[in-house]
Amino acid sequence: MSAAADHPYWMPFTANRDFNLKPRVIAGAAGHWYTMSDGTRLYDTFSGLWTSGVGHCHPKIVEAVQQQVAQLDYCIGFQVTNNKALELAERATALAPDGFSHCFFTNSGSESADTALKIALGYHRARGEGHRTRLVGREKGYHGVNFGGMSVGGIVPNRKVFSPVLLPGVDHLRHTLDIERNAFSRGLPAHGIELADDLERLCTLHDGSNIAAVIVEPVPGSAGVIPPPPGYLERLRDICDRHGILLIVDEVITAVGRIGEAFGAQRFNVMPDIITTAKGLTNGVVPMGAVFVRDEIHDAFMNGPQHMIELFHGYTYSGHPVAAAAGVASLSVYDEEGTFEQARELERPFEDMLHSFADHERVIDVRNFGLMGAIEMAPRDGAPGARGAEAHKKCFWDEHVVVRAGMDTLQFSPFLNANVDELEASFEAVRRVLDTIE
Ligand code: PXG
Repeated sequence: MSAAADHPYWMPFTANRDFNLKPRVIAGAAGHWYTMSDGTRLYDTFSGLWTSGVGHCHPKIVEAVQQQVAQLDYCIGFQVTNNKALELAERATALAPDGFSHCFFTNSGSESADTALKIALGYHRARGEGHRTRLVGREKGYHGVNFGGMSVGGIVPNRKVFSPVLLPGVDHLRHTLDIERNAFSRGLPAHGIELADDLERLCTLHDGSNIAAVIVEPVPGSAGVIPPPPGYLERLRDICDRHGILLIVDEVITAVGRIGEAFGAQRFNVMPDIITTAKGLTNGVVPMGAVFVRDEIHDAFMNGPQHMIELFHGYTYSGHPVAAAAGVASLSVYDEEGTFEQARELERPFEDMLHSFADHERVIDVRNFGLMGAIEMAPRDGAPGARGAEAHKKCFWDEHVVVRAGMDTLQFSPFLNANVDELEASFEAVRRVLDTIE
C-alpha cells in the first residue's frame, strides 16, 4: 500500500483521510506480535481490540477452526442447529454464574446489546408487565453502534448525528468518572457510590414500574476505563430489586478473563439478570457474541402453543459452527492454560507499570482494574484528541507498539498471558513517545 493512496475500504472508527496519508496495515500475527508485509514486528498492547486474550493465532484455536470449516462450514440456525453451537452453549453456561442456564448467540457486542434489550422487554410483556418499556443507560456507556445500544449508550460523538432517531423512553445515569476526586486511584476509586442513586431518582420521576431494564458495563472500557466505586454495582442491584427492574451487565470486554474471572459478575459478586458478551468468547478469532439470561427470564418466554416461536429474534449466523468451534477451543485453552489465573497474576505488575506514568507532566489521570488500563493526557490547547492521535502514530511507526488512543486517553488491554518483560518494554516505548510529543 503506497503512501497517500486512496483505497476502496471505508474504515470503521477511523480518520480515513489521515490514515490514507500513511496507511497502517497489518498482514500477519503470532502470539503477542503483529507483522506488517515488510516483516516489521509490532507488539500489541491492546490484544486485538480487547479480543485476543491468549494471543493471536493460538495453534489450538487455529486447528479447531480449520477442522470445523472443512467439516461443517455453515448450517441453518433456525429450527435446525449444529453440534458445535450446542457444545459451546453447554461450555459457556457452565462458566456463567449459577442460575444462568441459557445463552442466545449473536455475532458481535452490538448485537448482544440489542438482543439483551429485546429480551428484557419481551420478558416483562410475557409476565403481563408490558408497561415496563423504559430503558436506562449511563453517560459514557458503550453498548455498540446499533440503534438500541446507541440509544442507551452515552458516547456523545456516536450519538450526535443520530440524535433525533434514537429510541424514545431512554434515560441515562451520570457516569462515574471523577478525576477531581479520584485521580490516580489504583483499582476501584473511593468516591462516587452516591451516583448510583440516580436510578432511584429516575424511579421517582417515571415510577419504577415503567422501567424495564438498566444496562451498564461493570467497568466501562471504550470511554477510557472507568472502574466503579466500591459498592456502586451493589447499589444499582439493590435499587433494581426494589423496583422490579432488570439489571443488564454488558461484559463484552470484561467477560472471559479480562478482569480475572469468567465474568465480572463473579469478580464483583453482583448478580445481574442478563449478561452480554462477545470479543473474548472466541478469542476474537471468529466474530461471535452470546447473551446469558437468568433461568426465570428464559422460562418466562417458554409459554404459549408449543409449535410457536417464543422469541422473534435471531441472526443468520447465530450459533455459526465455525465461530462456535473457535469458542469451544478458546474456552478449552483458557481452562488448560489457567488463563484467568494468569490474568490475576499480571494485575499487580500491570498496575505498577501504568501508575509509573502518574508523575509524567502530560498525564492527568491513570486508571486500572483487572487487565484494563488507561493513561489520560491533558488535551493540547484548542486541539482535544490531537495528542492522543499523535502518540498512537508515534508508538506505531517509531516504537513498533500498537496502542489504542481514545481522544487523549491511551488505553491498554494486555494479553491475559502477556510476558511481563515484553509488556514492560512496551510501556518504556510509550514513555519515550510521551516524552517527545508536544
Ligand atoms: N459493548 C461493549 C461494552 C463494548 O466494549 C460493544 C458492546 C460492541 O461490540 P462490537 O462487537 O459490536 O463492536 C463493545 C465494543 C475501544 C473500543 O476503543 C471498544 C469497543 C469497540 C470499539 C472501540 O475501547 N468495544
